Amino acid sequence: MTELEANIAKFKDLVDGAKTILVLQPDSPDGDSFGSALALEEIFGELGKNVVLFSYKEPEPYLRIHEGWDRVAQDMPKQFDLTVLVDTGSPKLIKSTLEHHATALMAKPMVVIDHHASRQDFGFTTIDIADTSVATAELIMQLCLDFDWTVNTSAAVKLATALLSDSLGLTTSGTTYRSVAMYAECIKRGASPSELSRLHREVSALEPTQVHLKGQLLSSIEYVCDGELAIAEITPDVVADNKDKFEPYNMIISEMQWTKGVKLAAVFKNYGTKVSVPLRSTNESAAPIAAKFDGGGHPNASAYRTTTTDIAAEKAKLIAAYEAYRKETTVEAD
Ligand SMILES: [Mn+2]
Repeated sequence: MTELEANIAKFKDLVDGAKTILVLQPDSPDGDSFGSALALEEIFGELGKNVVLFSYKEPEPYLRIHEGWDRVAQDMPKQFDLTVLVDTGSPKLIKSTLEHHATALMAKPMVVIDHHASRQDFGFTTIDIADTSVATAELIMQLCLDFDWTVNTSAAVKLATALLSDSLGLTTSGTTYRSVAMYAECIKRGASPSELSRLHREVSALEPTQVHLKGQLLSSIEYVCDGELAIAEITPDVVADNKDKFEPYNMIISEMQWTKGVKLAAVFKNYGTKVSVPLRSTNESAAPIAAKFDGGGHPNASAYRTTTTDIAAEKAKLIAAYEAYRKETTVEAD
């Protein structure tokens, strides 16, 4: 039995023995973590368990498409028997949760269901169920099939949405036969592809003012490194104006990534006090470049935080890192 198989067996035993299960996700939920967590609420509910959903931050508006989004609480329950943490590859992603609730969490077993290639140790004992699924939702559906757990229509819609979110509609490089097969399992249980697409269009529709902002941001893109690296900045005023409403970089980063000649797209999201840099690539440079700055993620979609708020200097560092990466990979290709 492999370690993964042993952990899967342990997970089943722990769920069987638990009365109340805490479903935890990263401090800032995303489409995959959120859909996976809400689906697990249904799946564990079908098994007769009490389920409590927690995220440190409130879900962003685009996530509030699912029935049950308002059950994801920011209060840690007093009593639970097991924690299931979804879609979390690094303790940094649950930093605030751990700062406030580490003692309660460490007193009970924690199972982590995840799919991040760049997994980091949590610094405490966890039972890890991790593979290279395109989304955590894919792995959850596979586990439900293995255990013969009921996935009702509502859970199927939530898993399908999560799967489509991380795989960008089943199009990313991590999408496999199994990703599509698990999506089909969701459709089999009543999720409708056209309805999922309509829902996605509806929640991602922009306000007229956002379309104007998108135009301004697109005009500000700089192209460097022979046009291979596209860089944009979201200035502190734009970040502040849209705080808790939406992510301006989401409107432009895919356009940047898929501009002719561009291989890496970087957006400096400048809060004024800190700067985060989401990266997208078409040559799998996003992960190694993010890693150079202590960040992480997926081969073509990663992120890091800068160490200073000097945007010009941080841009120069990124350009140097990309130039170095280009040299390294050219040497390897020779
Ligand atoms: Mn994910």
